[in-house]
Amino acid sequence: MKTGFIGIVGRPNVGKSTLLNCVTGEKVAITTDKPQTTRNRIRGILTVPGDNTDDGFQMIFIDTPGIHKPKNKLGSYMTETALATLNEVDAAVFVVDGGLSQGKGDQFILDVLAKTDTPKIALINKIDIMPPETFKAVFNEYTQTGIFNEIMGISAKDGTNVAQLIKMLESMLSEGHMFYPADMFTDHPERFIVSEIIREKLLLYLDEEIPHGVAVEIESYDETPRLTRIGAVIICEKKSHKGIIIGKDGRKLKGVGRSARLEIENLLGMKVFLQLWVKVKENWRNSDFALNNLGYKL
Ligand SMILES: Nc1nc2c(ncn2[C@@H]2O[C@H](COP(=O)(O)OP(=O)(O)OP(=O)(O)O)[C@@H](O)[C@H]2O)c(=O)[nH]1
Ligand SMILES: [Mg+2]
Repeated sequence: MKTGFIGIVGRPNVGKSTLLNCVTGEKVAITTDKPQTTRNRIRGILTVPGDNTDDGFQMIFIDTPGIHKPKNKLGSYMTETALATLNEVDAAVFVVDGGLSQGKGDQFILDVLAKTDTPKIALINKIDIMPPETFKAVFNEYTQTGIFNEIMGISAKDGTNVAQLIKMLESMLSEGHMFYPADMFTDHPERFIVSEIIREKLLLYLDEEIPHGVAVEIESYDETPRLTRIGAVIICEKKSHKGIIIGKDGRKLKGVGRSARLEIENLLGMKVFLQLWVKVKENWRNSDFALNNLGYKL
């Protein structure tokens, strides 16, 4: 069987996590229209068992935070996490939003990629909303870099060309043993996914800078045969943010709680009782102690 690790890297908001979900066929990572949604490495597993004619394969995709110029220690952690991933994978997938022109951020990543020996594929994402002439121009731009084994256009949203991508990646893997059972699509504990779902709803319900300064900590998690009781703390940076998160008559927090609960019930396949609290921890994004406690550590 062919097996291997595949790193998904790129600037924020280009569609890396959408691609991870598309290749695994499961919602492993949260996705939003706001940059810097992903903060950790998120592993998604695709196993295609062998048959009489084929040995099958297992690909472990590692979605990473968008690489950006950090403004705080959390941002540094995110960018370092993404870059460190490149040293540990068998193939790297560099995702670009074909609708955005190449910027300094891309150049920085291209320079890093050029220095790694790993096979590389450049993916021009969002072709579903891209005129053909734009695609051609972007394709030529990345061809000229001369550092990619393959360049292709995809839509992580509607799945266009994703099967071709998998085929291409399969040819880059080597023979090995299976790392995970065939039915596993991620190795993250459920409580981590739960905290991410809550954070996704906060990103969707809140505007501007506030959701970027929010973290979610699961305080209690009690499973009974019929019901899972979950208590989570939403950490924010300012007292004024706490008021906005709770909203008038607690409406905003209720909305976040309700939509998170529905999705968590779907994930766990049972009723969920979800309680949310909001706490202020000033400047936690620059506190090593807080970042460590929240699991943002290399
Ligand atoms: N039209 C279109 N939109 C897409 C496609 N892929 C992703 N998106 C949208 O782009 C936005 C960002 O997607 P994400 O998957 O969260 O992007 P990301 O690269 O993981 O972002 P960070 O985690 O912030 O680095 C979301 O609104 C997605 O729905 C695509 O192929 N076509
Ligand atoms: Mg992401």
